[in-house]
Amino acid sequence: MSSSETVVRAPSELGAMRRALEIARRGPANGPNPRVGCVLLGPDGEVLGEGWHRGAGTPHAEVAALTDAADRGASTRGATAVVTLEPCNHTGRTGPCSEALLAAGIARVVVSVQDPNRVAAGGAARLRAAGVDVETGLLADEGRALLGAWLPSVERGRPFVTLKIATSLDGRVAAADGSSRWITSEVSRHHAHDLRAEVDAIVVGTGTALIDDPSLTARNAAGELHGQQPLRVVVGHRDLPPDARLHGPGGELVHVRTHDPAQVLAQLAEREVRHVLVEGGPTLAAAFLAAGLVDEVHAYVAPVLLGSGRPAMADLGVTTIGDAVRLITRSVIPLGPDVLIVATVDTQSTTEEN
Ligand code: AOF
Ligand code: ZN
Repeated sequence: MSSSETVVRAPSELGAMRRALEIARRGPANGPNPRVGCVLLGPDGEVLGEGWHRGAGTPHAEVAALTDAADRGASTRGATAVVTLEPCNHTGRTGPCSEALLAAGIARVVVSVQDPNRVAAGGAARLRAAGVDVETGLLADEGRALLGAWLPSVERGRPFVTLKIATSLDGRVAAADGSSRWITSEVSRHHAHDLRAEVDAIVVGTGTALIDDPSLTARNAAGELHGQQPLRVVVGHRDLPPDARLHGPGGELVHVRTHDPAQVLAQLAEREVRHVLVEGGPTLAAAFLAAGLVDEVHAYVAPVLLGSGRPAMADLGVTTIGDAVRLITRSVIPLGPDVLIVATVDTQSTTEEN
């Protein structure tokens, strides 16, 4: 039980947590490390310092906030640290924040989300053992939303998988002659590019790589490459021709010679990939779904009818409606003439039923 039950929380702590959540978003959405924000409050609720995490290898939010307070000449003895993620208790790329907070004389710590990362967790217990008052769970829903794909990825021990499909209204990704440029509108394609800039890796099958010759880069509306490029992953046994666009400028190219989605994710997990975007084709999409390894689907649907041509999804082994893969719609976003449906797959229940 937390000793915080005896403490009445100052109203400024709620405001400080909102601020910590806000500044955390200045950190990168992708990469191996979480977005974290921290605000240090003095005895009268005044802000002594604030900090956020700027990406793997840089100081954690707590240390950044302590540095900010020191730069401002503020004493942190007896202060409260309001932080979006439980302070870490390990030495990884940087030292343990639990010890940094203790050394700075912090008397109370208010946390939004407990750290699911077993290697780093334990900061709350360490701080309590040293006599610090620790409260967890403040604005926990917002704290989890801030962490995005990082949280489920760490909890599941594998990258979070978003499957992207862009189809006609009748679910096709190419016409009968194979032509597919362009089914969805320019607005949809720009939207999809912005998502590429937020993930750590884009995965396609060799079939798609050979047929479409994609570059798999994240580009802005002007066609220029974003500063942050995802890893480009091609899955399957066939070789790519030496003049494939994938050999051009962009993120690092990785060829995984397997048909097993679990093996692909295991390899990417080793590289600390947290968020994967599966962009097709139909065979790879079906393989990830059938393996229960899709967490979220982004379906761009254009008001176009083809009647024949390539379906978005290869055989899923579904022969009767009761076996259909059912998703939960999270949002429907109009994009010019198209709509984007964002839906999640309840992987937990899929595995239980199997
Ligand atoms: C961060 N930034 O502000 C906090 C983190 O790779 P390391 O050694 O920097 O450790 C990363 C782990 O530390 C991360 O997975 C999380 O569990 C914990 N807290 N990480 O990158 C931060 N507070
Ligand atoms: Zn830390």
